Amino acid sequence: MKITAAFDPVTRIEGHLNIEIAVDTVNGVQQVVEARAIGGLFRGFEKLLIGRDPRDAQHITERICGVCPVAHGMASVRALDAAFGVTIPTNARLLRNLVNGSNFVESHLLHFYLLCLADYIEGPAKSPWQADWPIDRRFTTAQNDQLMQHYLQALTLRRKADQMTAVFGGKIPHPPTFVPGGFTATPRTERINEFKSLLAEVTDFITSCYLPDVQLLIETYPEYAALGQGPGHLMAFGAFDLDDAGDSRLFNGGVAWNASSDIESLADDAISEHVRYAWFRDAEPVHPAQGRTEPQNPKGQAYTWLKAPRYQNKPIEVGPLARMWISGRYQAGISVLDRHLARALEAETLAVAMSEWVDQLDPAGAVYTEHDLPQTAQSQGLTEAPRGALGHWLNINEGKIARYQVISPTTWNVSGRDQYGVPGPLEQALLGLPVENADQPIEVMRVIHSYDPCLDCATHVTRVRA
Ligand code: NFE
Repeated sequence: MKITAAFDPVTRIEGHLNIEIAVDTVNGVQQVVEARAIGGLFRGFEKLLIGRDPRDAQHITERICGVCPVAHGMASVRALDAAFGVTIPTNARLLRNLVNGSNFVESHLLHFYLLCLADYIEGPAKSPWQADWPIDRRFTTAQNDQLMQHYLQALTLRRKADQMTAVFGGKIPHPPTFVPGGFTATPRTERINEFKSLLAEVTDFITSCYLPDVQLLIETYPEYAALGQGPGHLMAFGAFDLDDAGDSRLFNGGVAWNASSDIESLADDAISEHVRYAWFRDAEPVHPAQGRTEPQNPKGQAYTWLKAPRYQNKPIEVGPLARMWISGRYQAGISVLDRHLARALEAETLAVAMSEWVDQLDPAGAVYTEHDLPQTAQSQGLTEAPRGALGHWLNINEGKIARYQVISPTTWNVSGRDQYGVPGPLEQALLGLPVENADQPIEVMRVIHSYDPCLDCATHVTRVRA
């Protein structure tokens, strides 16, 4: 591929992602004709879990990322609960939901205001606003000033959302309170009151600033409702249990093909990981429960440290839009703007749900169920992280972790080509994207940011690139 532009690294995301594009004129329109998403770091977490006590898993896997540690803790304890055959008390279910929900809201505020908005508004002539491409800025001075004010307010509201996480979670990042069998903190009345007061402030910001600001973006940049679609398939594992048996969830699991409103139920055995174009030892696509993490760099045509997860061997988008779609809450379209709106609406949905969950806590109730540890077990923890479907797969042998595999949402969205050479979702979303100025392709940044990638979750450690 003859590279026209390389974003190395992409700025205002978590972790390190490189994007290479080729731009050409097709039918009179200058556009992206090739795209490669490159995760430049190797994540070795799976390897360092082997041989450890299974009860270490949630504390270690939370360290995969400082942005979504709660979701990794949740995926891990769900896998451990299943392996240990334990049902957690109602209080523990609610506390886990509240800590996870707060982290989602914090992450969505972080994404819209601090990571994405700078693609559209004019900031002061200092970091992080410069060096920037000051092109295609359409807001009036008054609108721009107000969005800047909200940007600054979002710094405070993000902190308050983090405080919500810490009220029950103990600290953020990496709350230590998630354990198999339940939760280690109790819902004391003063904690409940503190959580409610913070939630009221955060909810007010979501309804009075975040949602109207996304609407303003939609009105001002309307063509982005038709840009950045990607493969058009959506998947969610589902999350936020509404009952102790796990039969009902705030966000359902499922699959929507070709932006259809018909939702298929999720068949988790249809997941496979492809490594032909990734720096891992070649193997046929396998289910993550059989997956291996054996780095090989350099390797033939490989260009990324992200494996390519596929569902029924097809690339599929995960994230807030997929969750809202599959739960029937938002099915307007798949595009840059739909991702932003679905994410903001999801923040509101979660704020309302958290106000109900916090009222269901019983300050005198149990938070933990005693259980025994098995010598052998195989299980999975499927849930949702702020950026989409998150899965942990676990094997225990002789009381120790024998195998552990993680597929994080960014690995789904930002994966490279699969066994069949089919590009990943973000790569597809970039293909055909009109680019006004190939030296300052701001359109590409807008599409990348709409997915809210986190390469910390998807890759790790250091790398040698061929
Ligand atoms: Ni590092 Fe994460 C989320 C997970 S994204 S932020 O959300 O898992 O791959």
